[in-house]
Amino acid sequence: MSDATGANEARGTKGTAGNAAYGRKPFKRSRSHFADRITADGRDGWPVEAGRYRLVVSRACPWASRAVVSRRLLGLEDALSLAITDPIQDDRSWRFTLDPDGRDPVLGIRFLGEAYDARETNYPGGVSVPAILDVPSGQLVTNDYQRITLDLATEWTALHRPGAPDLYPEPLRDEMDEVMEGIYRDVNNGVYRAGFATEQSEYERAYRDVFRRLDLVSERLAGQRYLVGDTITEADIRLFTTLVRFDAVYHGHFKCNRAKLTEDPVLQAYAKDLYQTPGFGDTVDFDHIKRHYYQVHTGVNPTGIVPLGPDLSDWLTPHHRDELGGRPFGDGTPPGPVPAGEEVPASGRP
Ligand SMILES: N[C@@H](CCC(=O)N[C@@H](CS)C(=O)NCC(=O)O)C(=O)O
Repeated sequence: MSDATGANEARGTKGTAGNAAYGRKPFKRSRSHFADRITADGRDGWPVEAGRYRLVVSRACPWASRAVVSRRLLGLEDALSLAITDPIQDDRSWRFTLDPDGRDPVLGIRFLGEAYDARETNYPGGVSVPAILDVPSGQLVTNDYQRITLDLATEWTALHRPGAPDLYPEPLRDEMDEVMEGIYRDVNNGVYRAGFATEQSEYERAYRDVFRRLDLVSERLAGQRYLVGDTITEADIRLFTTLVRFDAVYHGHFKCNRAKLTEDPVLQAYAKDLYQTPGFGDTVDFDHIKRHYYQVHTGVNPTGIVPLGPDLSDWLTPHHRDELGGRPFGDGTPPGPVPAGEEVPASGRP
């Protein structure tokens, strides 16, 4: 288990940190406190087992959305069930108000925090998604978002669907780790550093990091369909979950407004290609995304008004990225349809 550092990304939100925490210190993402791993050999006491665990996410959250995409691509839907929280947290953080009686139907709890409490009494940190819960005990197992998807790819293999892609191929790991590190620092987390900055200079540094890195990534993707190798990998999932939010929330709400995604032909086509790939776009709920950012971050957007734009219809137009070659699923196949009950409602789709 890693240390809790206290501060979390909820600065300026109705979440666990609250508006009082909207201080003068630079935004710093906390490390996940519960870092037990669910592994094939069960060395942390949590063996991979079909039906035992429940993945709790918000469709608004880019970190949680990584796990939702991985679960779809790997065909883990039957093995690892999914709970979707209300995109709007209250003072007790993530809650199951979208479910009948406001309770998660499998766990019977109203707040994700109840599973944190079941794991550790008086846990001092924030309640965050993604989280994987142990259904029999109702306890949180892990909220380590950086590790969860890598473990789904490498530890849950016995439960993958036939034709599942290798999302973290051994020979590409060094290159992937390097690419993902730069994208994490400057883009995935860079947009948050810009959006939650409380000093002009902090914001400007983050803004420059975001676009410097996006320019590099755009150059890289001009001649190759995917970030590393010629198939979809974890690196693409991690970039996608930020890009798909870019024009909807990061451009306006987080002030990353040098350009919109739609103004970079390479990145726009790359993101559209993934959006239209089964397992990606079918997990994205733009309604949850916009309402979460604009209504929850009251320190950033005190009126809570949610913009009507942007126009989303472009996500479904041709991208022509297939002309670059590439084999999206390598020797495997695309995932099947979204399981009944997990479809994104029309309100969240283009
Ligand atoms: N587990 C990490 C990262 C995951 C994360 O930041 N998730 C966000 C949603 S996008 C969250 O749940 N934040 C807690 C809150 O808003 O109270 C953390 O503790 O900061």
